[in-house]
Amino acid sequence: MVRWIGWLLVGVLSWGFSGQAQAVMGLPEVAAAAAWKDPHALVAGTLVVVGSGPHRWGLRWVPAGRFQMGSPADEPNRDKDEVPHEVVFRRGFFMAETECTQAQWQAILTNNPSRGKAPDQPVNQVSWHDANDFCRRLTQTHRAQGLIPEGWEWSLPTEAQWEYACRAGTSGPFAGDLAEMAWIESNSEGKAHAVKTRKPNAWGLHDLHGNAWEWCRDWYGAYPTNSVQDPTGPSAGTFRTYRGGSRIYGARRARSAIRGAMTPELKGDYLGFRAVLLPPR
Ligand SMILES: [Ca+2]
Repeated sequence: MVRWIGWLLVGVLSWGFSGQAQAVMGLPEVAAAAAWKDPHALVAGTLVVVGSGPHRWGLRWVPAGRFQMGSPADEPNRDKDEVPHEVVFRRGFFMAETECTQAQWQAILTNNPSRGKAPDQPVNQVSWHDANDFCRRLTQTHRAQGLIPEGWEWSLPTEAQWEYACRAGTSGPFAGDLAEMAWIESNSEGKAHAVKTRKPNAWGLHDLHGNAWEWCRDWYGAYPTNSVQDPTGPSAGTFRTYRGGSRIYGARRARSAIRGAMTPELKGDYLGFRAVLLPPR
Protein backbone atom coordinates (compact mmCIF):
# COMPACT_ATOMS: atom_id res chain seq x y z
CA MET A 1 0.00 0.00 0.00
CA VAL A 2 3.01 2.27 0.17
CA ARG A 3 3.93 1.40 -3.38
CA TRP A 4 3.20 4.91 -4.62
CA ILE A 5 5.29 6.82 -2.16
CA GLY A 6 8.27 7.04 -4.47
CA TRP A 7 6.64 9.10 -7.13
CA LEU A 8 5.39 11.60 -4.59
CA LEU A 9 8.91 12.54 -3.72
CA VAL A 10 9.92 13.25 -7.29
CA GLY A 11 9.62 16.88 -8.37
CA VAL A 12 7.99 17.94 -11.61
CA LEU A 13 7.62 21.58 -12.53
CA SER A 14 4.89 22.87 -14.75
CA TRP A 15 4.63 26.32 -16.28
CA GLY A 16 2.41 28.36 -18.46
CA PHE A 17 -0.61 26.17 -19.11
CA SER A 18 -3.92 27.92 -19.60
CA GLY A 19 -7.09 26.09 -20.53
CA GLN A 20 -10.71 26.90 -21.20
CA ALA A 21 -13.29 25.81 -18.65
CA GLN A 22 -15.90 23.50 -20.07
CA ALA A 23 -19.53 24.26 -19.31
CA VAL A 24 -21.79 21.72 -17.71
CA MET A 25 -25.01 21.43 -19.64
CA GLY A 26 -28.36 20.66 -18.10
CA LEU A 27 -27.56 21.01 -14.41
CA PRO A 28 -29.42 23.70 -12.45
CA GLU A 29 -27.91 26.48 -10.34
CA VAL A 30 -29.57 27.90 -7.25
CA ALA A 31 -28.72 30.80 -4.95
CA ALA A 32 -26.80 29.85 -1.83
CA ALA A 33 -29.46 31.20 0.54
CA ALA A 34 -32.08 28.93 -1.04
CA ALA A 35 -29.75 25.95 -0.93
CA TRP A 36 -29.00 26.36 2.77
CA LYS A 37 -32.72 26.39 3.59
CA ASP A 38 -33.58 23.06 2.01
CA PRO A 39 -30.51 21.36 0.54
CA HIS A 40 -32.00 17.89 0.59
CA ALA A 41 -34.62 18.98 -1.95
CA LEU A 42 -31.91 19.75 -4.54
CA VAL A 43 -31.39 17.49 -7.53
CA ALA A 44 -28.02 15.82 -8.10
CA GLY A 45 -25.41 18.13 -9.56
CA THR A 46 -27.15 21.39 -8.62
CA LEU A 47 -24.58 24.20 -8.60
CA VAL A 48 -24.27 26.61 -5.70
CA VAL A 49 -21.60 29.32 -5.76
CA VAL A 50 -20.11 30.59 -2.52
CA GLY A 51 -17.96 33.72 -2.48
CA SER A 52 -16.22 35.42 -5.40
CA GLY A 53 -12.76 35.96 -6.87
CA PRO A 54 -10.15 33.78 -5.16
CA HIS A 55 -12.78 33.11 -2.49
CA ARG A 56 -15.13 31.57 -5.05
CA TRP A 57 -16.19 27.98 -4.45
CA GLY A 58 -18.42 26.19 -6.95
CA LEU A 59 -20.25 23.36 -5.22
CA ARG A 60 -22.28 20.49 -6.61
CA TRP A 61 -25.01 18.79 -4.63
CA VAL A 62 -24.48 15.07 -4.07
CA PRO A 63 -27.83 13.64 -2.94
CA ALA A 64 -28.62 10.97 -0.39
CA GLY A 65 -28.76 7.53 -1.97
CA ARG A 66 -26.98 4.21 -2.27
CA PHE A 67 -24.31 2.75 -4.52
CA GLN A 68 -22.01 -0.22 -4.93
CA MET A 69 -18.58 0.79 -3.61
CA GLY A 70 -15.48 -1.03 -4.81
CA SER A 71 -15.09 -2.93 -8.06
CA PRO A 72 -16.68 -6.12 -9.39
CA ALA A 73 -14.45 -9.20 -9.61
CA ASP A 74 -14.39 -8.98 -13.40
CA GLU A 75 -13.17 -5.38 -13.63
CA PRO A 76 -9.84 -5.40 -15.50
CA ASN A 77 -6.73 -4.51 -13.51
CA ARG A 78 -8.58 -4.20 -10.23
CA ASP A 79 -6.90 -4.45 -6.82
CA LYS A 80 -7.97 -6.93 -4.17
CA ASP A 81 -8.78 -4.25 -1.63
CA GLU A 82 -11.66 -2.92 -3.75
CA VAL A 83 -14.09 -5.37 -2.13
CA PRO A 84 -17.58 -4.58 -3.46
CA HIS A 85 -20.22 -3.66 -0.90
CA GLU A 86 -23.28 -1.46 -0.71
CA VAL A 87 -23.03 2.00 0.85
CA VAL A 88 -26.09 3.98 1.90
CA PHE A 89 -25.97 7.75 2.45
CA ARG A 90 -28.83 9.01 4.59
CA ARG A 91 -27.91 12.63 3.92
CA GLY A 92 -26.58 14.48 0.93
CA PHE A 93 -23.64 16.89 0.87
CA PHE A 94 -21.95 19.44 -1.37
CA MET A 95 -18.65 18.67 -3.06
CA ALA A 96 -16.33 21.27 -4.56
CA GLU A 97 -16.52 20.95 -8.33
CA THR A 98 -12.74 21.17 -8.57
CA GLU A 99 -9.66 20.17 -6.66
CA CYS A 100 -8.69 22.93 -4.20
CA THR A 101 -6.73 25.40 -6.27
CA GLN A 102 -3.62 27.28 -5.26
CA ALA A 103 -5.65 30.52 -5.37
CA GLN A 104 -8.29 29.09 -3.03
CA TRP A 105 -5.61 27.88 -0.65
CA GLN A 106 -3.76 31.19 -0.66
CA ALA A 107 -6.97 33.16 -0.08
CA ILE A 108 -7.41 31.39 3.25
CA LEU A 109 -3.90 30.64 4.50
CA THR A 110 -1.90 33.35 2.61
CA ASN A 111 0.96 30.98 1.80
CA ASN A 112 1.24 28.70 -1.25
CA PRO A 113 3.25 25.52 -0.64
CA SER A 114 2.85 24.22 -4.20
CA ARG A 115 5.65 23.23 -6.52
CA GLY A 116 4.88 24.86 -9.87
CA LYS A 117 3.11 28.08 -8.93
CA ALA A 118 -0.13 28.63 -10.88
CA PRO A 119 -3.27 29.97 -9.19
CA ASP A 120 -5.73 27.88 -11.19
CA GLN A 121 -3.91 24.57 -10.71
CA PRO A 122 -4.42 22.18 -7.78
CA VAL A 123 -2.57 23.05 -4.61
CA ASN A 124 0.12 20.43 -3.91
CA GLN A 125 2.83 19.70 -1.37
CA VAL A 126 0.17 19.51 1.34
CA SER A 127 0.05 16.73 3.92
CA TRP A 128 -3.18 15.14 5.09
CA HIS A 129 -2.87 17.26 8.24
CA ASP A 130 -2.40 20.42 6.16
CA ALA A 131 -5.52 19.63 4.14
CA ASN A 132 -7.56 19.11 7.30
CA ASP A 133 -6.27 22.34 8.81
CA PHE A 134 -7.27 24.13 5.63
CA CYS A 135 -10.82 22.78 5.82
CA ARG A 136 -11.09 23.89 9.44
CA ARG A 137 -9.85 27.39 8.59
CA LEU A 138 -12.17 27.53 5.59
CA THR A 139 -15.14 26.76 7.83
CA GLN A 140 -14.12 29.49 10.29
CA THR A 141 -13.54 32.04 7.53
CA HIS A 142 -16.74 31.33 5.63
CA ARG A 143 -18.82 31.45 8.81
CA ALA A 144 -17.19 34.75 9.82
CA GLN A 145 -17.87 36.15 6.34
CA GLY A 146 -21.46 34.95 6.43
CA LEU A 147 -20.87 32.76 3.38
CA ILE A 148 -22.07 29.58 5.08
CA PRO A 149 -24.52 29.27 7.98
CA GLU A 150 -23.64 28.01 11.45
CA GLY A 151 -23.61 24.24 11.55
CA TRP A 152 -22.32 23.77 8.01
CA GLU A 153 -18.78 22.44 7.89
CA TRP A 154 -16.02 22.01 5.32
CA SER A 155 -14.17 18.70 5.44
CA LEU A 156 -12.17 16.22 3.44
CA PRO A 157 -14.54 13.67 1.91
CA THR A 158 -14.67 10.15 3.24
CA GLU A 159 -13.55 7.52 0.75
CA ALA A 160 -17.20 6.54 0.34
CA GLN A 161 -18.28 10.12 -0.33
CA TRP A 162 -15.46 10.53 -2.81
CA GLU A 163 -16.23 7.36 -4.76
CA TYR A 164 -20.00 7.94 -4.72
CA ALA A 165 -19.50 11.44 -6.10
CA CYS A 166 -16.89 10.24 -8.60
CA ARG A 167 -19.18 7.55 -9.99
CA ALA A 168 -22.20 9.88 -10.21
CA GLY A 169 -24.43 6.90 -10.88
CA THR A 170 -21.99 4.90 -13.01
CA SER A 171 -20.71 1.42 -12.15
CA GLY A 172 -17.85 0.88 -14.63
CA PRO A 173 -14.14 1.57 -14.18
CA PHE A 174 -14.62 5.26 -15.04
CA ALA A 175 -17.47 7.75 -14.81
CA GLY A 176 -17.40 8.38 -18.57
CA ASP A 177 -14.87 8.70 -21.40
CA LEU A 178 -11.61 8.91 -19.49
CA ALA A 179 -9.73 10.53 -22.37
CA GLU A 180 -12.18 13.44 -22.30
CA MET A 181 -12.45 13.68 -18.51
CA ALA A 182 -8.94 13.28 -17.15
CA TRP A 183 -5.41 14.60 -17.25
CA ILE A 184 -3.41 11.41 -16.96
CA GLU A 185 -0.07 10.10 -18.19
CA SER A 186 -1.23 9.67 -21.80
CA ASN A 187 -2.30 13.29 -22.36
CA SER A 188 -0.87 15.52 -19.63
CA GLU A 189 2.72 15.62 -20.93
CA GLY A 190 3.64 15.22 -17.28
CA LYS A 191 2.42 18.73 -16.48
CA ALA A 192 -0.09 19.92 -13.94
CA HIS A 193 -3.12 21.49 -15.55
CA ALA A 194 -5.64 24.12 -14.56
CA VAL A 195 -8.67 22.62 -12.86
CA LYS A 196 -11.91 22.39 -14.83
CA THR A 197 -10.26 22.05 -18.23
CA ARG A 198 -11.55 18.52 -18.88
CA LYS A 199 -15.13 17.31 -19.09
CA PRO A 200 -17.00 16.84 -15.78
CA ASN A 201 -18.93 13.80 -14.67
CA ALA A 202 -22.74 13.63 -14.71
CA TRP A 203 -22.95 15.67 -11.50
CA GLY A 204 -20.73 18.48 -12.78
CA LEU A 205 -17.60 17.45 -10.88
CA HIS A 206 -14.26 17.90 -12.65
CA ASP A 207 -10.96 16.04 -12.42
CA LEU A 208 -11.97 13.34 -9.97
CA HIS A 209 -10.17 11.14 -12.48
CA GLY A 210 -6.61 12.40 -12.83
CA ASN A 211 -4.78 15.74 -12.56
CA ALA A 212 -3.98 15.72 -8.79
CA TRP A 213 -4.49 12.82 -6.45
CA GLU A 214 -6.92 13.75 -3.65
CA TRP A 215 -6.63 13.07 0.07
CA CYS A 216 -9.65 11.50 1.75
CA ARG A 217 -10.52 11.59 5.44
CA ASP A 218 -10.42 7.89 6.32
CA TRP A 219 -7.73 5.71 7.73
CA TYR A 220 -6.84 2.96 5.27
CA GLY A 221 -8.32 -0.43 6.10
CA ALA A 222 -10.21 -3.41 4.72
CA TYR A 223 -13.72 -2.73 3.43
CA PRO A 224 -16.72 -4.40 5.01
CA THR A 225 -18.50 -7.02 2.91
CA ASN A 226 -22.00 -6.13 4.11
CA SER A 227 -24.12 -3.03 3.43
CA VAL A 228 -23.10 -0.02 5.53
CA GLN A 229 -24.61 3.40 6.26
CA ASP A 230 -22.59 6.62 6.12
CA PRO A 231 -19.23 4.85 6.56
CA THR A 232 -16.25 6.75 7.89
CA GLY A 233 -13.60 4.02 7.64
CA PRO A 234 -11.59 2.37 10.41
CA SER A 235 -11.36 4.06 13.81
CA ALA A 236 -7.55 3.93 13.74
CA GLY A 237 -4.72 3.12 11.37
CA THR A 238 -1.30 4.00 10.00
CA PHE A 239 -2.09 5.31 6.52
CA ARG A 240 -4.61 7.82 5.25
CA THR A 241 -6.39 7.31 1.96
CA TYR A 242 -6.21 9.20 -1.31
CA ARG A 243 -8.04 8.78 -4.61
CA GLY A 244 -8.40 9.32 -8.31
CA GLY A 245 -5.04 8.95 -10.04
CA SER A 246 -2.86 11.77 -11.25
CA ARG A 247 -1.24 13.31 -14.27
CA ILE A 248 1.81 11.07 -14.11
CA TYR A 249 0.04 7.70 -13.97
CA GLY A 250 -2.13 5.80 -16.41
CA ALA A 251 -5.76 4.82 -16.61
CA ARG A 252 -5.57 1.92 -14.18
CA ARG A 253 -4.73 4.23 -11.31
CA ALA A 254 -7.43 6.70 -12.28
CA ARG A 255 -10.25 4.16 -11.85
CA SER A 256 -13.22 5.13 -9.68
CA ALA A 257 -12.59 2.26 -7.27
CA ILE A 258 -8.82 2.27 -6.90
CA ARG A 259 -7.50 3.12 -3.44
CA GLY A 260 -4.27 4.74 -2.35
CA ALA A 261 -2.85 4.95 1.15
CA MET A 262 0.14 6.62 2.74
CA THR A 263 1.31 8.20 5.94
CA PRO A 264 -0.53 11.46 6.64
CA GLU A 265 2.69 13.47 6.96
CA LEU A 266 3.82 12.88 3.38
CA LYS A 267 3.54 15.54 0.70
CA GLY A 268 3.84 15.28 -3.06
CA ASP A 269 3.77 17.30 -6.25
CA TYR A 270 0.89 15.21 -7.56
CA LEU A 271 -1.20 15.11 -4.41
CA GLY A 272 -3.81 17.67 -3.41
CA PHE A 273 -7.35 17.39 -2.16
CA ARG A 274 -10.95 18.38 -2.72
CA ALA A 275 -13.30 19.63 -0.02
CA VAL A 276 -16.89 18.77 0.79
CA LEU A 277 -19.37 21.02 2.58
CA LEU A 278 -21.48 19.04 5.04
CA PRO A 279 -24.95 20.17 6.15
CA PRO A 280 -25.78 20.29 9.86
CA ARG A 281 -26.66 16.94 11.37
CA1 LIG B 1 -8.07 14.65 -9.16
